[in-house]
Amino acid sequence: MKALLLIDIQNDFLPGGALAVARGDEVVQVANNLMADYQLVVATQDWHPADHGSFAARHPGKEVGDIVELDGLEQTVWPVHCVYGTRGAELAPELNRAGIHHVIPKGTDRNVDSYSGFFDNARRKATGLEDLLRRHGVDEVHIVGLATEYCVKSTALDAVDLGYRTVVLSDGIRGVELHPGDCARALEQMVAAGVQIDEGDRNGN
Ligand code: VGL
Ligand code: ZN
Repeated sequence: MKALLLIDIQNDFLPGGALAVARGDEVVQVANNLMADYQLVVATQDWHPADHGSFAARHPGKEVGDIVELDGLEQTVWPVHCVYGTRGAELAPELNRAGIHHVIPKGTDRNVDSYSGFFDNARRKATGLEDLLRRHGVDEVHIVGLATEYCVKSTALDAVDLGYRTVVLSDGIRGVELHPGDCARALEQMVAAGVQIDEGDRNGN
């Protein structure tokens, strides 16, 4: 049984948002078109407290894209984004909410980020996604969403690691590209780990 994972398709990652991903809005239609093909559709939601440790504002003198140490882990710092309860944290309004069965919040602990939909970056706590997939007998996950080289990549690598057949639908992902080549390298890393990349063009269908 296969599940569709929609990674962080939230206002702050769309054009105009606090951590806008170029053409991030284009994944919404791809996601909507896919939903009907899956018995289980799960969305992750980046869901930070207002003083989250991944925010540059928490680290005087640091700018977006700089790397700091957060509770012993290297952390790239970001603009304030996806603060729970704000509009920026909401799922994209055009995303078909009725087609989503579960929403999994992540990044709720101020001292550790959570790029993966499965675990925080320190792998101390699980989000509940794995339990949910096991309960539904899922053995294959298909992934779309934002952003390619952060949350999509981390989720896909963990999925492979947990034993799921893992497919990233590449027309349904977009990246930040903080440094040129980041997205291409992320795709290579996923492939090397055993993630399958499906390049089928689902736009506008
Ligand atoms: C993400 C940076 C910070 C993502 C979340 O969804 O890829 N990236 N928080
Ligand atoms: Zn975040």
